[in-house]
Amino acid sequence: MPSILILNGPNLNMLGIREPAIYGSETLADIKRKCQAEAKALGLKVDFRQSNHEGELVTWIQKAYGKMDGIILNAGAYTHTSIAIHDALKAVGLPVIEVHLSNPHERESFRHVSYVAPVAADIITGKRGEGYVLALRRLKDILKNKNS
Ligand code: DHK
Repeated sequence: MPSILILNGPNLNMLGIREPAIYGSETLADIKRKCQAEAKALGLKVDFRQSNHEGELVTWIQKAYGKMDGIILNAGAYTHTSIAIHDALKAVGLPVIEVHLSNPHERESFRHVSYVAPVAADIITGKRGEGYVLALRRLKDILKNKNS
């Protein structure tokens, strides 16, 4: 069964409390449950994690090498700043789907740059928690095409 690493960056542990008009009212635990249910339906295994620390996210991406089949990443604000995360994603070479709950392109200009986008197979924005479910379906398709 293909294994998918779902990584969440800084402040995403605050979902539910944090600016609900922008990020929605679901908590990260709600999104995790959704992902687990969808993964089960798709025949995927998921490892769902969150960290406020850039280096920890880099380490988890590195550890996915040889163990996981794809990555879903909402790097939070590190999306717009982290060359280290960009490099780690490039190093492991796994298919990556970039997810954002909001649509960063409709927000402040400092959110318009993404260091994840150049290494992402696809980008899903503005769909709140549902974006993670769509990302799982997209990864399933990518993996199916890769193995056929
Ligand atoms: C989440 C964050 O924490 C922000 O820093 C990004 C992203 C947008 C989101 O929409 O999920 O700019």
